[in-house]
Amino acid sequence: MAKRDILIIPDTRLRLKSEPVTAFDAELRALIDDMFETMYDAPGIGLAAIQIGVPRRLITMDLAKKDDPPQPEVFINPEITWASDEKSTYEEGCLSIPEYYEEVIRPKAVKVKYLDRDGKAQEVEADGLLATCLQHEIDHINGVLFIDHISKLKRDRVMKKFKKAQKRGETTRDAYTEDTPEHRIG
Ligand code: GNR
Ligand code: NI
Repeated sequence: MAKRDILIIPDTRLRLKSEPVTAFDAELRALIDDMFETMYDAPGIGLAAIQIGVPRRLITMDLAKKDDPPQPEVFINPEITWASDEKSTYEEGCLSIPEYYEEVIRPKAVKVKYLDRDGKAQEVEADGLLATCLQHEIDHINGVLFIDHISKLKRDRVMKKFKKAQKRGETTRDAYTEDTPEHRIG
């Protein structure tokens, strides 16, 4: 097991469309282990493989509340098969856009079909945090970020901040995890 570096914007790899997983082998299991280690360490509630630079349609997630037992979930080649007309608003964040949070409007409920870690077909009907998180992660594997769902003014402001940080050499999430107020976006 190994913790991997989490890519941050404006890394262009975050804009790639990831390719389907085809082999359910030891290499996939090792990648899943690394994703959980990286996600729990961050900490985050979800992670798409492209966030560690692997362009595969693979998501890890754990929505268990703090102090409850862990609930690690894996979604492979996920597809949204239905989305409600009803919307909901949730304040989202992203490990690839450290310390920035904004409200995003998305369908309130979705059905998602996917393969589990054994390659077995599954389908889940989700609402609440699971629906939000599944849509956020499925966006990642299509090269879409939550800031694509907010106003252009806000998105441009965030991108500018992170482009400047990149010029200073801050190219991984680790540069942001120390408490450095000058990185904060006001
Ligand atoms: O840890 C995360 N929290 C979160 C909060 C609200 C909506 C979505 C998320 S996902 C995020 C981890 C992440 O960036 N996954 O891609
Ligand atoms: Ni994210």
